[in-house]
Amino acid sequence: MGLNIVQKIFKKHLKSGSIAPGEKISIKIDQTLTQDATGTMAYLQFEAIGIPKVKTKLSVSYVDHNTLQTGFENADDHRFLQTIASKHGIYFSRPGNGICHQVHLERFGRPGETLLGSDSHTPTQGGLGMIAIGAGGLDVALAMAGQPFHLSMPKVLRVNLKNKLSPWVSAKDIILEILRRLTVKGGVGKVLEYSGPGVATLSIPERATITNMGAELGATTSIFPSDGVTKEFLKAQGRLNDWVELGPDKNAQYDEEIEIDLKQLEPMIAKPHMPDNVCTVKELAGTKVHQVAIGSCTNSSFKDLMTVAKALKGKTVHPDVSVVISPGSKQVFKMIADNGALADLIASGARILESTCGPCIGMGQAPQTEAVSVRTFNRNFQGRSGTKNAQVYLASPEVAAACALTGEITDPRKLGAKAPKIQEPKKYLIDDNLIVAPSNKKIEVFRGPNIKPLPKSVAMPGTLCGSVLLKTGDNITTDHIMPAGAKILPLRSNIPAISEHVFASVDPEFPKRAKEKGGGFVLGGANYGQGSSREHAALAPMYLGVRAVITKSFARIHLANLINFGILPLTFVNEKDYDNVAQGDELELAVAKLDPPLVLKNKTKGTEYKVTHSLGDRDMAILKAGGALGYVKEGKD
Ligand code: MIC
Ligand code: SF4
Repeated sequence: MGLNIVQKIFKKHLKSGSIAPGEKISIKIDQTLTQDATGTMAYLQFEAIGIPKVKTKLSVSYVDHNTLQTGFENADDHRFLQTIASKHGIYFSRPGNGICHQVHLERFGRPGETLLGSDSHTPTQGGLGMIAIGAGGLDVALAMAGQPFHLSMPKVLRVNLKNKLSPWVSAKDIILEILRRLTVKGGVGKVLEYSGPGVATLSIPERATITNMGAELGATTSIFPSDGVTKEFLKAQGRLNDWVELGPDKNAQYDEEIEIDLKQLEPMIAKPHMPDNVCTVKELAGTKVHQVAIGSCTNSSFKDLMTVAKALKGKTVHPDVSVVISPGSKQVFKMIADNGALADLIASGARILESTCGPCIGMGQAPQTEAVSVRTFNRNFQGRSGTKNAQVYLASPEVAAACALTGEITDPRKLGAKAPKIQEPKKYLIDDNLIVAPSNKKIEVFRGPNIKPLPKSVAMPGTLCGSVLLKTGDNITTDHIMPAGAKILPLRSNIPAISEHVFASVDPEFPKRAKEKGGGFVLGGANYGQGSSREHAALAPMYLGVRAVITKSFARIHLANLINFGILPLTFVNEKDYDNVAQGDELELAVAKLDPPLVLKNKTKGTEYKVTHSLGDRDMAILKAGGALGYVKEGKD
């Protein structure tokens, strides 16, 4: 039987198990990436493992999230990251060099290889034909130490692209359409493999927009073939030697298949507050807009910014709209500066920010009260922008430019029949002067006062007792569990301090209650923990004494993070039992043996429920040890 691309790469990297869907497997990791908001913990954990130099082919540490320096914390963390990278054989991308995923695409991603990154949008590199997976910092630390990455072999969903996009319709509309069809839960346990004649019509940055936002489907990752377009892109980046051709075998099999006719697509938009709440832009035409934000790892490539610059050239943005632009990388920034497009953007009244995540993670540019903010980003969870009652919409750069000019949600086709046509550069500007290579000298690691030691986890007792500290609904994101934003992000290296903000937007009393009660249980609905890879959403609850989370279902990365930090992730055998448990109920769970199903006693109601899990033997051993660090220190992998 022929293999698809996903199976080919997994097979080549397989360390244990077989590539049958659902099998527990482990794979060799070639490359890792971290960013600063997850990186400090990842490197503290790497240090605790005690390996002197990384064992990967390539590891890169980026600074792109925590760049608003309103106190010493972020600057100190940057210094920590630079020195610890240098010491352990890791490349360091300095603040200002760009967003990790954009820079990695330009300078490091390689078709056919595996990448593990401590950021949920690591799948961006699938645009280059890599198996690129987002994970918690501890899993990335283990990969840097040469350990294989453990996961369940995903199913492969073939996305067959037919024809080509019409003018003013772009890659963002493809992924928004897929989100509309599949929803934020639709990709769980799957990899999306793109194929069909439409593939060749998409450039690498366009493919990367699609694989980037595949994260919002809950998918393990997404991937495109490595073809002639990939070759031209790598050549233009001075990396022709990194190219290998990669496609599915002729008779390749897939577990599922969908088809998208690119010609039929029109400009799409995701409404507040979920990326799958998608409709056509036309349907919302005329809605007043107060902010337009262009950038993020989804849409900040040279093509994206040139498209916006061409649309705004010689015009002025609407007087009621604040337009902010963050170029994805120094490469993009410098290229639009050199060719005059930046001057056109400035002249139109756009506010230019540095090359970082910025407003995407609430690092500044919080919109006005009840604002409508149209963003080219990938997530519009409530409150993520920094303004809880803001209405955030997600759309393409073309739609964003149209809204910036008219002050209302506008179909870009209204700007004229001729859409800006941006050619992929034959040669990108290559200057890696902000990438610091590791040192051979003896390096002293700098640790500012914001860096607190890793909290200690404790081995699991035979019985877990405690009350339900919080009951939540469906689709709780890690932004709900452990919010980000300019005020909280600087505390990422300080678990005692950041734990004071757990569930801040859901129930600000949570940390106090958890501490008073000496810990307990959290109850969740379906798709609990969707969104980011931040392990702080497990680490900080663990610090507050949460020992088990019981839900209808979990998102992949958060589930792995809970296990890594010794929190037992359980689901109800009978989903209806979720309705029978209330916040405040006293629960008891015997966990001396973890074989499912387990019996959950509700002492308040005098009832019992069956709960279960999908844990493998390794997961159970990790939980017993109180978390992955303890487990690895016992000498196991
Ligand atoms: C995000 O987009 O939510 C983030 C911020 O990039 C996170 C990582 C983090 O919380 O540090 C992610 O996507 O994993
Ligand atoms: Fe940064 Fe936003 Fe991308 Fe996360 S989604 S890596 S915050 S740009």
